[in-house]
Amino acid sequence: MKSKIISKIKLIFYKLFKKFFKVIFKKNYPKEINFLLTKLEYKEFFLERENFQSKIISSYSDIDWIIKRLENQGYCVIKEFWSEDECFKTIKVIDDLILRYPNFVHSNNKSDSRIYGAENISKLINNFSKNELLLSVAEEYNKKNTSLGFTLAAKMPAIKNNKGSGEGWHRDGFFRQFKTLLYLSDVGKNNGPFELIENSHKFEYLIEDIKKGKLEYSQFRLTDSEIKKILIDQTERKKTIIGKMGTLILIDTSSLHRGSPIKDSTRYALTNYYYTSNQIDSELYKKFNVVPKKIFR
Ligand SMILES: O=C(O)CCC(=O)C(=O)O
Ligand SMILES: [Fe+2]
Repeated sequence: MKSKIISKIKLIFYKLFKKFFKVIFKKNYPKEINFLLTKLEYKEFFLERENFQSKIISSYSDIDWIIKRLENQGYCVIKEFWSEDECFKTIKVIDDLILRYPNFVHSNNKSDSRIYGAENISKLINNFSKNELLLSVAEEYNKKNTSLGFTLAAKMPAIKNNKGSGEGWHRDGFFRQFKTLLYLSDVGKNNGPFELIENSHKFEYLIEDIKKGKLEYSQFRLTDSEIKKILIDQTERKKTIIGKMGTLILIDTSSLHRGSPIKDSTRYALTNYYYTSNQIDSELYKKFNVVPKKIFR
């Protein structure tokens, strides 16, 4: 009880400090304030998760080692999560959905095709989106009530000058954001593999990386040269995750990451977007033009 009250008081202080800095500096933060604000936000975030009890009852013995991997390196790979047969079938389904639902197809360069909410128009994709192990991991990792926002089905061919899935280096959020990426086609180094800067989701590294890359407060997108600066004496931190069709990657997307530019053939993949309850609202669905549930057949 006492510790709960102390946490509440701390939270109020963090929020007040943040507000104070924001009012004083009006977003023109000097370097030191940038670090301090990031630290306050980090503390606030992790304090809010304390004492969380998941209501999901799951009997999966794999959850613990997956969570450890996510915490230690920011990602975890499970080979052969789907069979080749499931992957081939789903690739066909995606090609078909792109033709049948043009109003829901997004494209950055008229060549890649992405459908958000594809689980609402395909049984196979729905199976992936409803996977209980993945939802349990998501909630346990977030330590907040979590649900699937939607599943993205993406077909990404190798067209000239493409930046890859995610449009270059970025982080989706600052502290803990969870996604799962399933390769439906074989992904070698030329087929746009997912790349991640190891440890960039950890607080000490976050601050170091901001210093090294000379990043702004709350900077989500990074240029190639900023990434180069961060990696200058630690090139081994860049991980390129290649894998056969059916390979699943579980990711803390608060890590710096990107889908690398696709040089050869076409990458097909499914991505489950998980959100905590405070992140889900109708704006989110509008923003991604998500296929509504009633379309399912
Ligand atoms: O599809 C990928 O390789 C990564 C895309 C991305 O940035 C994301 O899903 O957050
Ligand atoms: Fe991302």
